[in-house]
Amino acid sequence: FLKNGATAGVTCVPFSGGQPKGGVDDGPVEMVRFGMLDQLQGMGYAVELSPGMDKYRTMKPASDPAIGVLKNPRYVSLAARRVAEQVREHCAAGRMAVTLGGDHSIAMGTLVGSTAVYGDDLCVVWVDAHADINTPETSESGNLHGCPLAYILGLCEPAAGAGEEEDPFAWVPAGCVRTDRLVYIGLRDVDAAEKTLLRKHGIKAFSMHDVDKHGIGRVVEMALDHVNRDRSLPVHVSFDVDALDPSVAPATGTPVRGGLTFREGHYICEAVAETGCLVALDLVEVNPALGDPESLRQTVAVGCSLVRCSLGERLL
Ligand code: Z70
Ligand code: MN
Ligand code: MN
Ligand code: MN
Repeated sequence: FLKNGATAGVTCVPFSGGQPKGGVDDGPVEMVRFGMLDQLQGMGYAVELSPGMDKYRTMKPASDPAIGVLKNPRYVSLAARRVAEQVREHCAAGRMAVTLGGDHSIAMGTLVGSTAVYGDDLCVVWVDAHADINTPETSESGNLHGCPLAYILGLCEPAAGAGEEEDPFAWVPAGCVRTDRLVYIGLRDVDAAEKTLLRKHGIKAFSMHDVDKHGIGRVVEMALDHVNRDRSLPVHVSFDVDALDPSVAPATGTPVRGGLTFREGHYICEAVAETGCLVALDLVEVNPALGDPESLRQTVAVGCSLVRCSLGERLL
């Protein structure tokens, strides 16, 4: 699919409006400071950086009262909409779209952007401790980083009177990703209502229990078989760094014990890279403000390393 797979289209999204903890907006700049772009160039990629990343901070509306339980709804919508356009441009130009977050609400944008080009052939591998599939009705926290997939899959009730004012997410094409083209790896902190949604819509999910039972090699094979049996469709990986165990990636907003090891996380990226089907990658929820300098260094380093493996860095 990639006309020009040797160019990485990198979008940095310094955004934290989808959850309450500051600092996650500094994730992208820390990964760039750690050398992410030079590393990609060192692997032979040309790097095309989306312009104007500071705009993600300045576009915050002066007033953004909650809509129902949803916090910062207008800000999240504006940011995600801009991400969608930047990712769409990269994909349309045949670049590998790499998006550095920022909290996971920005995936509403990355998936709208990639599906605008690849359509509903696009397969999504969501690597996360969390399912991020709450609707405005089921969300208990009101944090939109727990909701992106509900909007993308079209599980949210259109708000009554549905204009942009009542529903800031009316621009998201509901169902732009098919429920049978989504698969999860790494789940271990899923809300009761989210479990009901996964079951109701028959969405395939490999929890940490499955990783323990089958091993990561078999889990990735089964996950890819589910969404992309012939390995012929384009794949978008959305990697929340909290999928990794907190001992591996401590600097993140909601660490959950019992996560992927360093190697399991990297294996997922390497195995997807080997298929040659990857067209877009998100690396989100790195929060440099949480923990000591060593936790920060470790988490930023692992974020960069996951991106490199996804883009084809090999051990041998
Ligand atoms: C909970 C919620 C969550 C992180 C997503 C948690 C969501 N299900 N946390 N990503 N890091 O608030 O909806
Ligand atoms: Mn998560
Ligand atoms: Mn929870
Ligand atoms: Mn997430």
